[in-house]
Amino acid sequence: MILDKVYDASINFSINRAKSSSAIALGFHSVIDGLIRVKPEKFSNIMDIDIPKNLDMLPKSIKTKEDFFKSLLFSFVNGSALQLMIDSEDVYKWIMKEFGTGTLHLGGTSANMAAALTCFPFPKVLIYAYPLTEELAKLFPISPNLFVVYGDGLKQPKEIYGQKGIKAIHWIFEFSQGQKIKISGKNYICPRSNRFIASWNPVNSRLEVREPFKSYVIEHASAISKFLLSGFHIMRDVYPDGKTARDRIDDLANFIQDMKRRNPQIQFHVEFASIRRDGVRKAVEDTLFPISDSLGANEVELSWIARDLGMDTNGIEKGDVKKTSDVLLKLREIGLKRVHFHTLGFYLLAFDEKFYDVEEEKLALAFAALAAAQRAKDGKLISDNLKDVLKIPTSSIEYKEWKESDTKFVLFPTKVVPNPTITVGLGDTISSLGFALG
Ligand code: 8BR
Repeated sequence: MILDKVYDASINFSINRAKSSSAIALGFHSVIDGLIRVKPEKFSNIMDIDIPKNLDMLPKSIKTKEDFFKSLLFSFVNGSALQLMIDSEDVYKWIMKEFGTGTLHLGGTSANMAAALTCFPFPKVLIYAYPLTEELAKLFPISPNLFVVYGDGLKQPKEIYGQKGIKAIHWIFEFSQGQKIKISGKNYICPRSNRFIASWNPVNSRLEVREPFKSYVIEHASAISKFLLSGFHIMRDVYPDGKTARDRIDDLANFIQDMKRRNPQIQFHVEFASIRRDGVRKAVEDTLFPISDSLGANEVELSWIARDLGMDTNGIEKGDVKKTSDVLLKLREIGLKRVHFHTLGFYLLAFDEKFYDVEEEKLALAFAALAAAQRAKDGKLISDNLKDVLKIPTSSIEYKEWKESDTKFVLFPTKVVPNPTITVGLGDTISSLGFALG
């Protein structure tokens, strides 16, 4: 089958492509994740919490202890993943006192994407990490091609010593199917293993391009070919100083324009992620879409974008190709040169052939799908294991390519691992490799 050949060829293509690539930069969301396995006994003395009946009754962010319990218990009794920002320093301090940090892991979309890219021979992957404390630096993988800006030059994260402390943390409360919690005299059983994420990240939630990273990338703009942007989902609609998400994103847009003036060839990719706050989402769509080159989104994210654009959202979350391609076409009209939609079983790529070559895009998509499948199967990316997933069959979707006005579409079936070890963060792997290699 022709697609098997594309998958086979994608490994050599991608390794060579990575080797010959210029520096790739990623910002603005690297963070410490604190993993806590929920012990139901810890909650059994909580009285009088009304567990919200549906998503609309949940708080938009965590401002009180009650908000925290309501959201955690909602996630527990429904077995559904949920992420909320903590907006109160008092609540942050209280969680730290009650639960501690948990087991520390590297987190954040930018850091996850950088960790994926550094498994392959890209010469230089430059990651924004702020505040760059020793604790955060030590969580990055030890890899010769991973760099942070430190002082006025580049260093590998393992070489960072100095400022200590945990200034931002995303607590991941994990619970398992069958766990029991008794609240206000009533027993609840967790129907599905899942997680509730409570994030304290006041610094990064402002999405600032801080020094010394800013000066470094501006000075070296001509040596950077690609820049991946993410972290919007942790922004606030309005900040305590009265500034809005739109103000912050305008500042980011100025930075992007400055980089583009210095290097007109540089490409910016926006990784959408689940931006729950309306003001943030609309600011990203209005301001960043027209000046960025590429966008990555899954089915839920694209459905939100469609709603914001006033389009029909029906069927998008279920993988309706026609509805999805209509939204992608609209995004192309807004100015994006490349839109990579991913869902379970296929990718839909819409792009401008003046800037991207269809054969190269297919190889990049195949490699991204192999990497995602290998990670889903083994739990972590191991480049030597990519060959092993070649034999996993692709989904039943049929490969297709077509053109509508000046947009080329590729409908690309992907490998689906039957019993994945992990699924979290796979979208980051898919989007980052697809963009960096395409
Ligand atoms: P998000 O992280 O954006 O939700 O994307 C997850 C992606 O992981 C899906 O779009 C799908 O392509 C991929 N994926 C999932 Br979920 N389960 C998978 C599996 N079992 N095998 C391969 N890829 C998978």
